[in-house]
Amino acid sequence: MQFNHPAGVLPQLKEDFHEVSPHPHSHHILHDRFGTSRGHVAATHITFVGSPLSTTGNSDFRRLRDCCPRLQEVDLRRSLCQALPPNALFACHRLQTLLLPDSLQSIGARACYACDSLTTLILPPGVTEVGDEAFAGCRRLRSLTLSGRPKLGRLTFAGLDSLQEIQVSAAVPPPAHPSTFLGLRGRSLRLRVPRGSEQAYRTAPGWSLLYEADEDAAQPAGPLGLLPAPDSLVQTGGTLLLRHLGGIEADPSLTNEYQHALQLLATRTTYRPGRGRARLLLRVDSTYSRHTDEAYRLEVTTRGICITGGSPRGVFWGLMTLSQLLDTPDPEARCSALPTLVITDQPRTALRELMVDPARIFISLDDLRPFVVEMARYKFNALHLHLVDDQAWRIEIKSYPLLTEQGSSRVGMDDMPLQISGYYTQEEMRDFVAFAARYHVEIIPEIEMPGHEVAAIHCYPRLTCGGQQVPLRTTCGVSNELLCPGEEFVYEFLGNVFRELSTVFPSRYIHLGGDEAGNPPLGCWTHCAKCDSLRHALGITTTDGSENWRLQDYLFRRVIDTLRTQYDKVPMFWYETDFREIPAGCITFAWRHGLTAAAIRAAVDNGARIMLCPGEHCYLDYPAAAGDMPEVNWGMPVTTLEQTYRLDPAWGFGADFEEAHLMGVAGTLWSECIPSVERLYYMAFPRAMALAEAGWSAARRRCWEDFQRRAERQMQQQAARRLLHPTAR
Ligand code: TNX
Repeated sequence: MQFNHPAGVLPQLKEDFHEVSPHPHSHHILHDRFGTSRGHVAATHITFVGSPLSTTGNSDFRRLRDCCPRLQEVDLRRSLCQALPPNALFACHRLQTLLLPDSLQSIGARACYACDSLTTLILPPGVTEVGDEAFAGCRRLRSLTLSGRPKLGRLTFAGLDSLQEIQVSAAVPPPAHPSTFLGLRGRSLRLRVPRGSEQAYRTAPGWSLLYEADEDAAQPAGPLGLLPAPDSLVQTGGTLLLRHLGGIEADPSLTNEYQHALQLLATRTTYRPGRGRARLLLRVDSTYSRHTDEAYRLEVTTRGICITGGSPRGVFWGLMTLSQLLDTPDPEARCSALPTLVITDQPRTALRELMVDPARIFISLDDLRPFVVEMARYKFNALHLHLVDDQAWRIEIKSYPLLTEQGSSRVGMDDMPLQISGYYTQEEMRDFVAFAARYHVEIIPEIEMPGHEVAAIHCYPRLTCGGQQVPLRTTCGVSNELLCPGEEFVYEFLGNVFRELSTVFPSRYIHLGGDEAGNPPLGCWTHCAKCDSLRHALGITTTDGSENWRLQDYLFRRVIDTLRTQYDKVPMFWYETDFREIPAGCITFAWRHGLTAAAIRAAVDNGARIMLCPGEHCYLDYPAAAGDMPEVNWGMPVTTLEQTYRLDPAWGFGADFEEAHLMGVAGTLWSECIPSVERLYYMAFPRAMALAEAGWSAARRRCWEDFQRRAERQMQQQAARRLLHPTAR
C-alpha cells in the first residue's frame, strides 16, 4: 500500500494526527494491510497492490470507511480484490474516485451508498452482480460505465441526481430490478448501448424507466400494508377515485393538519382542487375516546374521506395512516384511487420515543428534521435528545458559554479519527422544537447527572470533587469523574441550566440521566472533604458503600424539587438497581439487559411510571445481525429485527400494570459507532418500525410474519423517499 499526500495538505493533517494518536484506551489498533502506521488517518489517496482486501470484522474496507476521514481516492486496480462487501464504503462523503480492478466479481448491497462526491464510475467486465442500493444516493455521479452484464439490484443506481451518461457494453440488457434507476425517469441523459440493441433496452425491466416521460403515471394503490397495524380495519368493497376529490374542509383548530393534508393530496395523488365534488374532511371530537386524545377514525367512502380525531394529534395520526394508504408500488407514481374502508385506531402506549445521541457524534438539526418526519410516519410521538455526555456538551447555555465554546469540539471517537464539532443554539433548537411539533413529535431533552458529565467538568472543573480539569473523553465507556454533590456550585449550575432550558423545550418531561454513576466512579465521593461535610450534615454514617448512594439520592431530590416547583417538569431517569427508590411521579427507563422485571417492580412499588427500552430489544445502536455494522464496537450483543418486534411492552405483567404504570417504549441510538446520518437511518430502520408497532398496536393485532411483509414494503418506500426527496417534506 502506498500513501500519497498531495503537497500542501500534510502539515495541517499532521496536527490532527497528533491529536488522534495518543488514545490510551482505544481498543482498536490498526494493523494488517494497513500496517501499524497511522498514516492512513491523514491519507487522501490510497493505492492497494496485491492480495485481496479483507472484508470481515475490522477489515480493510471498514478502516477505509470509518478511519480515513480525508479519503478522496481509492485505487484498487492493482489489487486482487474480488468483492466489495456490503456497506464497504457506505456514506464516504469525500470519496471522489474509486478505481476498481479487473478481478472484481461482485459489489455488495450499499457498498457505495451516498458516496456523494464520486463523479465517474467504471464497473469492470467481470462484475456479475451489483447489490441493492450499492450506488444509491451518489448524487454527483455524472458518468456510469458498465463494461460487463452484471445483475443489478433494487435501487442500485437510484437517486443519481447528476447522472448525464450511462454507457453499457452488453447487447442484451443486464438484468435489472424495476427500481434500479429510480429517480432517473424523464431525465435527459445519454444512454449509450451497442448498436441494434436499443429496442431491447427500451423494454427491459429497470432500463425501460430511462425511456419514460416524467408524467403523472396514475396507479391504483397497492395492497394495504399499514404499519403500525391499526386497531381495526374494515374494507367496504368500493373505490374512491381521487380525481373526484375537489377540496379539503377542516375544523378551525386544524390549520396545521390542513396544511399536511393539502401537501399529501397535492404531491401524492391525482387530486385537482376545485374539480370534483368529494371532500377530505378533518374533524376534532374531544369526546371521541375516553382513553387517549391520540385516537382517530378514518373513513373512505365513494363520496370522500373523513378523519375524526380526539385532538389535532389524533387527526394527524389519521393523516399518517392515509399517507401510507396512498403509497404506490412505483414511488414516483401518484395514487389515483383508494379502496373504501373504515379504520378505527388508537395507541397502546402513551409515549413512543426514539433517543438520539448527538453528544458522542454530532448530528445537525438539518439532518434530524427528515428523521423526525420518518418517526412521525410510524406514529412515534417523542424524540429524546441526549444533549450532554463525557464527550461533548451540545446545547447553548448563555450563563455558561464555555460549555459550547470548549466542550463541543474534539477529534476522535474510539479508533475513528473524526473531527467532531457542533452545538445547537437556543434559537435553532426552538425552531427545531416548533418544526417537530408540527409533526406531533415532542422533543425531550436529557442533561446527564451525576455521571456522564465530563464535558461540563472539562469546562467548569469546580463541578467535580478534585476541582481538576479533565480532558473531553474520546472513547466509549464510563468515566470515573462525577459531579460533586457537596459543592453548592453544582446546584447553582444545574439550576441555571434548567432555567434556560425551560425556555427552549416546552415538553413536560426532562431526562436527568442517572446511569452508570455507581461503583467504581462513585468512589470519588469517598475521599472528598465537601462530600464528607455533606454526609455529616445529612447524618449519614454508614461506610458500606450505601453512603454514596444516599448522596446521589440527595442530589437528585434537590434537582427534582427545583424542576417540579419552578418549572412544572416531570423528571425521567435511567433505572439503576442500587438507586433503590424512584421518586414518586417520576418516570424510570428500564434499559439494562436482564433487569426489566426488577425495574418494573421498583416502578410499581414507588408509584412511578416506566418506559421500556431493554437492551435485549430496544438498543438500536447494536448490530442487527452478526458481522453487520458497526463491525467494530465495544462488544455489543446482536439485536435482531425479530427481537425488537417481540418486545412485549407489558413484559408479561398484565393489564393492571399496563394501565397504571406503563408509560411507553423507547429505542436508543447511542452514537459511539454512528458516524453519519446515513448510519443513523441504517441502525434505526427497520427496527424502529418494529418498536413503533410494539408501542402502538394492540397485542392481538401483532404478527411477526405479517410484520415482515409490511416492514419490507415500508423499507422500500422509505428508501425511495429518502433518495428522491432528501429534505423534509
Ligand atoms: C450504556 S444506556 C449507556 C450509554 C452508552 C450505551 C451504549 C445508558 C443509560 N448508558 O452511555 O452510550 O450503553 O450502548
